[in-house]
Amino acid sequence: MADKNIFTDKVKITIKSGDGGDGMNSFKAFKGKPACGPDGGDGGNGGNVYVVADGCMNDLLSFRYTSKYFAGNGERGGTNKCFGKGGNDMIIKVPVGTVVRDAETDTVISDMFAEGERKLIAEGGRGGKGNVRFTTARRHAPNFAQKGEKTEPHVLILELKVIADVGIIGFPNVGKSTLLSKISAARPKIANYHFTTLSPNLGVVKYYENSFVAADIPGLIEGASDGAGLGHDFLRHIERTRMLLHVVDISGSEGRDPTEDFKKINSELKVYSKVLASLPQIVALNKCDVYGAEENIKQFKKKFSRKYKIFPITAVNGEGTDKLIEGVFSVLETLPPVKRMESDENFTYTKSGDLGFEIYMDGDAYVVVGALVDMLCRNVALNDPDSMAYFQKILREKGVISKLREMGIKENDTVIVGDVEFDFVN
Ligand SMILES: Nc1nc2c(ncn2[C@@H]2O[C@H](COP(=O)(O)OP(=O)(O)OP(=O)(O)O)[C@@H](O)[C@H]2O)c(=O)[nH]1
Ligand SMILES: [Mg+2]
Repeated sequence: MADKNIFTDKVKITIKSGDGGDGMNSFKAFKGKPACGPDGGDGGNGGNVYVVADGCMNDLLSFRYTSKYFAGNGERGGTNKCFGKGGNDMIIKVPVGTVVRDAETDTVISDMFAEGERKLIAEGGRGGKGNVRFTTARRHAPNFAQKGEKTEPHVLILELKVIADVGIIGFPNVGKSTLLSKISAARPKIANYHFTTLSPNLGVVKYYENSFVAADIPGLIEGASDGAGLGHDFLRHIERTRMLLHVVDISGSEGRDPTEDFKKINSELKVYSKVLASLPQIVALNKCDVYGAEENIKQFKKKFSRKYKIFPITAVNGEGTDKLIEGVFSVLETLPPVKRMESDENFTYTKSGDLGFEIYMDGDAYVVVGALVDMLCRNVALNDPDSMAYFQKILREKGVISKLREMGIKENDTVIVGDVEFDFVN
């Protein structure tokens, strides 16, 4: 038997968006006239990390060889007000149907459901401002620049769950792949031994002007839900199908009792997942061409026809498959479409420097800079007392005041927060 791990449908990868480049602290210098004025440019923003659903990929194999996906860091700002170059984005291509989760919390970040879909997973750090950006009417020569925002790595779990309407299940060698090859353009490997199919095959089945997608998965055996055979790994692929097509070798050609086969697979499903076990299921009794099938069909129908729609077929020559497709379609018509897995739409990785701040000494003044300050300046109207109260509250809450104290600030020392300048009151 081939290595069952060749098909890779669940991997862990580490991602990181780029750090922001530091702002530059520099002064224009002319011959004989050093330090004429600030001219340090902003650092570049770090690159973002995106995940994109690619219709040409079938598995997550490539992720077994590379597990780190880091976007580029932003470059440092230059002299002469030059901006640092932004970091390159990292675009991670995954097969359609890949579910992206955060490894630490298990939160579903995104279900890459549709071809071409693109999701921002981690935003790059903002570049720091160069010293020229801190020039104000009062401060002509700020002698500091802001650091770029740093980002953290995160571990993601990528898990492929194929998107199909119908899951074809059954014991190994019963003719599941043969059936798929007859009813669709898919060309899965077919052979007279167990576990010929090692990874799911998808096929589009046409029915008049309609169509549906069927997934043929590796054969299940007793104990599949506990990891026996290949079954356990593949059951999750049919978790989001709308219905199951259960193929039974009605000829009993391998010496098993077809009714026992049927019961065993269904009890495996029940053990694995209640959702799977409760999906609508119809039955294809295959290999009707083999001598002895007739009697078994009678027995099978006697036992199960009250609960299940049963279709005798001969997959090798396509006999009975039209009626079977009609039967599948009549069930699908009554079912809702395949649903995208619920994900946390608002999930974003917070950057370590998010709403952070730094304090620099500029002469005797304490200058607070950073994302926190940018946010405050956007939200605070200086002549509005309510706003000013909010401003002070945030400075206290975010630890700016205690940091100032740590730095040894004294009563009446000057504090500059963005455009606001005030005297420190203990
Ligand atoms: N006589 C007869 N043989 C069939 C029929 N359908 C499939 N077979 C044979 O059964 C064997 C297994 O067929 P596959 O389609 O590979 O079976 P499978 O269920 O996909 O098998 P796994 O992928 O190993 O689980 C092959 O030798 C087929 O030619 C049929 O209707 N009649
Ligand atoms: Mg097969």
